[in-house]
Amino acid sequence: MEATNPLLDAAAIGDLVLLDPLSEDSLLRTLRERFQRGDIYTYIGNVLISVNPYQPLPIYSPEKVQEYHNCNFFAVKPHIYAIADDAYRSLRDRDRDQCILITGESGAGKTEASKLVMSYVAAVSSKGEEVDKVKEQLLQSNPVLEAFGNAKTIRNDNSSRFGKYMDVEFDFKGEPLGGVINNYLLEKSRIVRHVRGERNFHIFYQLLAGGSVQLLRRSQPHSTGSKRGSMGGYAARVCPQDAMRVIGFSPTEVTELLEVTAVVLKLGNVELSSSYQASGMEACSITEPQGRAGDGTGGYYGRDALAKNIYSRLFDWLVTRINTSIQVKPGKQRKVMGVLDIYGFEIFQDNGFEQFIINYCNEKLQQIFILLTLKEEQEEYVREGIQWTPVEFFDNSIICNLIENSKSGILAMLDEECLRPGVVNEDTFLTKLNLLFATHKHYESKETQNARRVMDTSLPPQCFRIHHYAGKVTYNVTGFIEKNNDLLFRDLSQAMWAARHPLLRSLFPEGDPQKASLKLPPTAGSQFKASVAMLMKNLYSKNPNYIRCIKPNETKAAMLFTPELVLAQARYLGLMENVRVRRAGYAFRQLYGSFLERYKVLGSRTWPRAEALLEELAFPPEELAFGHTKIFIRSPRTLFDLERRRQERVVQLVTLIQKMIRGWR
Ligand code: AOV
Ligand code: MG
Repeated sequence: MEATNPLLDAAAIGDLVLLDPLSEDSLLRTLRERFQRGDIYTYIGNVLISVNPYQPLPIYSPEKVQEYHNCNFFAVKPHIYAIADDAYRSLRDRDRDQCILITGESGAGKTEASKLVMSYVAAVSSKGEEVDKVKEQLLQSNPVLEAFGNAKTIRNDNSSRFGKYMDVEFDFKGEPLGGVINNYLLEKSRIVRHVRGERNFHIFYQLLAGGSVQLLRRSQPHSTGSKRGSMGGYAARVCPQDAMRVIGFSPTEVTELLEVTAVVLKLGNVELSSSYQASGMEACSITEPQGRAGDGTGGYYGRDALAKNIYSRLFDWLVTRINTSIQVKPGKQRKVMGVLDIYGFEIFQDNGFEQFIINYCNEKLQQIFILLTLKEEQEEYVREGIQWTPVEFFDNSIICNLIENSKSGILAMLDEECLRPGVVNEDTFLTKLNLLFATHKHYESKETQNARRVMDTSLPPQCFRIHHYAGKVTYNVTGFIEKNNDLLFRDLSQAMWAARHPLLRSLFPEGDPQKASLKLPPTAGSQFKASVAMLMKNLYSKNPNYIRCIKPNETKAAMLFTPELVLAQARYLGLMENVRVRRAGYAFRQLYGSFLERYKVLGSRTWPRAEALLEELAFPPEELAFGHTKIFIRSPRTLFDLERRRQERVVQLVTLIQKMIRGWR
């Protein structure tokens, strides 16, 4: 029996929808108090907030899996397993495709969360030789992709440098059949340079620590000092080769993959000397490993572009190869659970093209979040036969449009500049934006500020600023054109295609002189826009489940909670808005059965119905709605009232029972 009213104790509020009053202050206090007593999970309705504990917690044991398996969502503590269980059951029993969207900044715990979801589903779905093999393949795709796509950064020792969306497909019984992985925007610049204190992709160190002697000899860098691509003392933790074997890679495939990786490693380390010949690329075909030649900037540019290109194409190949193994044969009827682990909103001191693209993606995710949340609310009301009143919310389509409008959006303008013949540079791009968006509410630059007579010394001239839903971000246009163009000299593609290495040449099909087309490849921006559009379409067709990850401190310290840092993230993640949207209609809803189980003590009848019970308690009718299967309560206050009365009643009953017992003695 509870000693205190759980709803009067801030830390006991497992759902922020019930916060009263709702303010940033109370939201922060609740998260903090919960975190400090080890409750890292909190809900906003069916959205899960997860605060990274930075230490192993005993809450992921097989016993915990059992506890949450087929649990009553409201009867157990908030947990990622409860979300996973709810999604899985809804998929299996109600035939609704699910997606699990995991967002948050670097180091907040997204990738760990996605693994927890996957392993939970693997644990509770049925077993058997065939199914277990599929599960193992799906789970082993992680270490492989992490080896090639993750790196140690200042923020996270195992930071994913790519976005990932994985559809896991199930049959009608809920047994996993296979899946499909989509990857987004690998940070390929890391191949040629990274910040001091960070590292290159894990695979290079694994290759050096445990790669075959043969490969090592071929790829040994000339020196292992602090040069770019430096490979100092990183011991391999997992063996991606084993994982690849489980997935179904042939020994030849593994060898070729590692050989091409070695080529990149070598390119990242070769010394540049005086004579550069674009056609002298034999050095890169690993049959003749020797230091490549190059002259100053042209050589660096060509070499860097090549190294980045090979690696990012290799990564795409890897994803395609994994997909070949895990794909489900066509024709099978299937249900889908998608898991999205993607970079969160970024505001750095200096923000460039990458941040612009990443924040655009987050703007779109926010848009779909609002659309889906409202859609879901609406659908639930219709399903339950309840009057639907539209909810007011901030519509961020104006910002999405500013970026992606196909005629006049920032990305379209950038493409236009990239394709324009003659001298193109970022100045003309910026001038164009300033002209187009002179009066746009979400756009700012030095020039528009001057025109609007805004005094602001914080905005440098080569920058523009966008007022995102999550806050204002200043982007420096330097590098936008080059990164968007992402061109590789044609002779480099041809040299790669001419290489005697089957995998390497297959990565550069456009290098085939027979097939050489003069058409420019799509720009990085337009490719990203297209894949984001596909992703949105995919997500929109599914029932969403959200996991919002929060990083509680900058030092990866266990159980340390820095309020300012959490507040900033709560804002980027739009948590307040989330609570508001969620309780604009009915703050609380529960199946009649569970509701009665908790509150029947308040009624005078032995077998009350919810309607009769609430009538007896005389709550204002506008506070309640009775759906086909659920009871809806409009404001948290009514629920508190209910909870308080229940508490009093429980105390009364206990006293009564104690009296009786004393009487018997
Ligand atoms: P991220 O995916 O959100 O960052 P990760 O999932 O890699 O972040 O988490 C970073 C680190 O935090 C992990 O390596 C763990 O040490 C720790 N951690 C995260 N979640 C938990 C948990 N539930 N329990 C214990 N420790 C945890 V990035 O990929 O950098 O955006 O780009
Ligand atoms: Mg990650």
